[in-house]
Amino acid sequence: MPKSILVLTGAGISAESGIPTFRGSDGLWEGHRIEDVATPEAFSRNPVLVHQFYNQRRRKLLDPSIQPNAAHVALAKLEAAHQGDFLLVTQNIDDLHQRAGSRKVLAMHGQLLKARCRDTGKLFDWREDLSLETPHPLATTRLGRLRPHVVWFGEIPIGLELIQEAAQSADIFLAIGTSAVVYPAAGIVEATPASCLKIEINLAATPTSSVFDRSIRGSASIEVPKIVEEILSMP
Ligand code: BJW
Repeated sequence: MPKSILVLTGAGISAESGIPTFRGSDGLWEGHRIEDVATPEAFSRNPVLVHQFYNQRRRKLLDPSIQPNAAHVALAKLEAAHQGDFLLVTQNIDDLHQRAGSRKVLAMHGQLLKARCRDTGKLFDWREDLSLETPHPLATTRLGRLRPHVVWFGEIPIGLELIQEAAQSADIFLAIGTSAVVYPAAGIVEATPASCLKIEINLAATPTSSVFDRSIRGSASIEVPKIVEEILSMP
C-alpha cells in the first residue's frame, strides 16, 4: 500500500449532499458572483450583504437534510484503514468530512461553523446568524466584531506549510470535485513529486487535468468509493 496519501476536495464532493458549487450553471448567489461577496473589500463595503450570504449558507448546512454522501464516507474509510501518512485538505467550509468520520482534515478556506474575532483572531464555535449587532462572546458590549472564519480572495489560506510538506512527500494525490481555478489550491498537484500517482475525479475536465496520471470523469459519490477500494487493495 502507498505510504503517504494526500487528498484535496472541493465543492463538487458536497454537491450531491445538496450544497451548491460555486461555478456551476447556478453558481450565482442572488445575482452576486462569489468574487463579489467573498473578499475583504466586499465585507468592508457591504457587511450586511456578506453576513447574509454566510448566514444563509450556515442555516442550510445545519438543515437535517444536508448529510455526508458516499464520497465523504469513503474518504473517512480510507483514512481509518490506511497505515501511513494521510491528510485530507478541503477547500470546503462545510463540516461534512468531519461528520463522515474524517479526522485529519485541514480546512484551508476556513469553516462555516466558526466565527473569528476581527480584532484578535480568536475563534469561536458558531451555529447562529452573525450580524453587525452580534455581541462578542467574551465582551458582550462589543458588537459586530465577529466575521465568518473563512478565507476570502486576497487572504492567505490556512495551513499552507503543512500542505506543501504533504504534497512533497505524497505517493498518491487525489483531487476531487474542484474546478482548479482558485490558487494556491489548484497548484498543489504541481508540488507533488514525479513519482506520485495523481488522480483527479470530476464531472468535467479542469485546467489542470493534463497534469494528472488519471482523470476520471464521473460523480464523486460513485467514483470515490471505487478509487478508495482500489487504493486499499494496492500491495
Ligand atoms: C463534481 C460534482 C460531483 C460538481 N462529482 N465533481 C490570477 C492568477 C492566479 C491567481 C490569482 C490571480 N488573481 C488572484 C489570484 C489569487 C486568488 C485566485 O486564485 N483567484 C482566481 C479566481 C483567479 N486566490 C486567492 O486570493 C487565495 N489567496 C491567495 O492567493 O493568497 C495569496 C498567497 C497565497 C499563498 C502564499 C502567499 C500568498 C484565497 C482564495 C480563497 C478562496 N475562497 C473561496 C471562498 C471561501 C469561503 C466560502 O466558501 O464562501 O473558496 S472562493 C471559492 O472557490 C471557495 C472554494 O473553496 C474555491 C474553489 O472552488 P471549488 O471548490 O473548486 O468549487 P467550484 O464550484 O469552482 O468547482 C466545483 C467542481 O466540482 C467543478 O469542477 C465541477 O465540475 C465539479 N463537480 N459536481 C464530481 N457530483
